[in-house]
Amino acid sequence: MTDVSVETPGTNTNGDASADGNENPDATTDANPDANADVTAIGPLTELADDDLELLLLIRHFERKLLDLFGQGELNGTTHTCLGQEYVPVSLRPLLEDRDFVFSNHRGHGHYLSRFRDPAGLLAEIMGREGAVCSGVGGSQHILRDRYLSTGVQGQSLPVAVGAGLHQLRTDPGSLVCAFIGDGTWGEGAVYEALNMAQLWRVPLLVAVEHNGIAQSTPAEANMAGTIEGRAAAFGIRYQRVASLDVNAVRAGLAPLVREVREQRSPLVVEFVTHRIGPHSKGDDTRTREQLAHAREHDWYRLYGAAFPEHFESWDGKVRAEVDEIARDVAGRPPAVWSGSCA
Ligand SMILES: Cc1ncc(C[n+]2csc(CCOP(=O)(O)OP(=O)(O)O)c2C)c(N)n1
Repeated sequence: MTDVSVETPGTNTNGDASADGNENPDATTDANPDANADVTAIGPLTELADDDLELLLLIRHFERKLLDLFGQGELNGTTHTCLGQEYVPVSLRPLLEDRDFVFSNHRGHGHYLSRFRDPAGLLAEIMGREGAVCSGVGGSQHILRDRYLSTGVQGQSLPVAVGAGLHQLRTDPGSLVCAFIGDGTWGEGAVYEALNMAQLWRVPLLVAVEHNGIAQSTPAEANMAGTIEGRAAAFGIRYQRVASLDVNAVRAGLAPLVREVREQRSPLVVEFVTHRIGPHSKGDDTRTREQLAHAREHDWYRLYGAAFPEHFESWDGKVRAEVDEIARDVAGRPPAVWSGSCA
């Protein structure tokens, strides 16, 4: 089983841990995407391009704002934030093309914002206000826009993704279908039917597994026999483990693999060893103080902030203020009216 508890950020590939995980002696300002492309280890962080940093911070502040708004009683329904996992869709962002399909899950705000950079449309959707991407009928979990679809039903997306992939094969060879699922979703039988068909029919399917080690309140150790790697292998499906938090390295390391999904119609499972910083939903965190501290140690926000303080701070305040402004604007809008279709 993948052990998400043994990784220590600040540990270089030689295994030498820095004193508190903050120092990053090997940090380089070289944003060369080919640098440090080892995705299997938590290596040194390389400096982010402005665009990536801005997007990471947009997702982080968006999610924080949502929890604030819920706390103030401003929102209805439910929400699952991706705090701590923002770097996953940001790393994949340029590897996905507009013609690709993206299937997201209940923890999908980062997936949506990485694809569309539309915080106002998403917040309006969650608040049920004018400008909502699905007229406010989808809320946090059920969004349809162009070739992007999210669902709150665990395991629902993979069979649909395989169907969409078959369609793509016929209509637009070279495009792919990406589905995001969590580790807990490997308990759903539909996942295996989908993997079987994807490999049998050579569907260009990229499964991005955000393995944060917990499914709502159940630790992975308590619900998963074997490993995700072993489960992919059972179907002869290629597998890549990603432990790195470095956006440049992850992107460079995955680029050739994703190209093979497209060009060779070779399904791929990528398991991101990641950490959920926030609660499962709004305030339901069942983890111990030690487990939470461990998760926070792996927070890209803290680690990038420590490695590149000037660059980080120059964007952090700006993006936070932008999100505050968007929230004020959206909260002042009239209720959304169903238009008969999504955006
Ligand atoms: C079919 C189904 N069963 C149960 C739920 C309730 N539920 C929502 S999220 C979740 C846990 C999901 O865990 P995981 O797949 O690991 O994703 P994570 O929340 O960790 O991102 C559960 C049990 C659901 N949404 N759908």
